Amino acid sequence: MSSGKIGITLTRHLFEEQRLHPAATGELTGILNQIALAAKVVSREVNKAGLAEILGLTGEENVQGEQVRKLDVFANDVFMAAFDHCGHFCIMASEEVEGPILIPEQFAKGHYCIAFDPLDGSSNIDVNVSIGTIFAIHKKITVNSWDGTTADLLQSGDSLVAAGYVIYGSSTMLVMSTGNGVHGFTLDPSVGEFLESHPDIRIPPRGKTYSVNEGNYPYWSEGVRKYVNHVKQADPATGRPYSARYIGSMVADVHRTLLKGGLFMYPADSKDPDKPNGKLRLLYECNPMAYLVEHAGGAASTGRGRIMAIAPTELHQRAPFFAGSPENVRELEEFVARYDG
Ligand code: AHM
Ligand code: MG
Repeated sequence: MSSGKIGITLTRHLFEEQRLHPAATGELTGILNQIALAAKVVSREVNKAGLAEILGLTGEENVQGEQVRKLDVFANDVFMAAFDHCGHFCIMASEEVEGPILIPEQFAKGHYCIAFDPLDGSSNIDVNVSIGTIFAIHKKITVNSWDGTTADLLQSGDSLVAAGYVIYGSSTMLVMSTGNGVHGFTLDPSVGEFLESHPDIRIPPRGKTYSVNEGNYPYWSEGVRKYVNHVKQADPATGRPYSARYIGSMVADVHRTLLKGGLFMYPADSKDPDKPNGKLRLLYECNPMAYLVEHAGGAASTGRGRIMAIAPTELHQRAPFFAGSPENVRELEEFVARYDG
């Protein structure tokens, strides 16, 4: 039998944070509870991903590809259904949906907007590797209407009021910040609650791990190539060569970087002329991760300046992304400044 201790639930943590801010309306608490609810539903389905065929969850043809697509769409539907009626949002954006998502007429509108990636790293689903959900929350800035507009979504990371991710890994964790530290909660599936497991995450000032898809090496700028050459050179005095760790799921790679330190990178590359800024999306991948990394004492950069200072112009725009231990990020920026002009 266990000791009978319950631990700090996500709900209790949010309630205590809310009490520290007498002006708080409880809306953010409501939002995070909806995210936790949707995350539990997605977690349940992700855990069954390998059984899809046995349980008859997919169609007959193209089982692998179809299953991956289905779980993406399923996750999007679950988060939309958790958000659209709750009365907290005026507009939403999802990686799965091209335009802004309006709140249906019949539901109340709220003072916040959310951009989210319902299932990031989805190419990893069918190989049983960690995937995740990422979310970014802003306050509504437009006036005169209860409905939000694209302008509400195109705010910089510096205006975020909360952000986080859920990682569906060997356990399911929710890591989030509302501006008062970064806190991690692990889902106890036996009671269906997220319990505080990683309070006040602080990233080490320097790490000895670099994380990047090195197959893109020939397409990077000279500065990024020189930096990666540098971290691979032997220099026992400074702990080089660094270890390479790359999962190809941003949530998992950033999660490890937050806890252990080091540098996660998705640089701009010249491979695809349509994607001159790399692969990752500013609003629902780079900004929320930058918010968490900075609130944990780290840094997040385009290579030339802070990610969160970018003024967005498009819902699905991309940005080069370097995030992690502050000393590693500064060093990368020095290489970019020296070799890329
Ligand atoms: P997705 O949104 O289509 O899943 O793509 C984003 C993912 C990130 O999780 C990850 O960092 C990156 O793609 C990996 O890309 P690559 O396969 O080019 O290394
Ligand atoms: Mg994604």
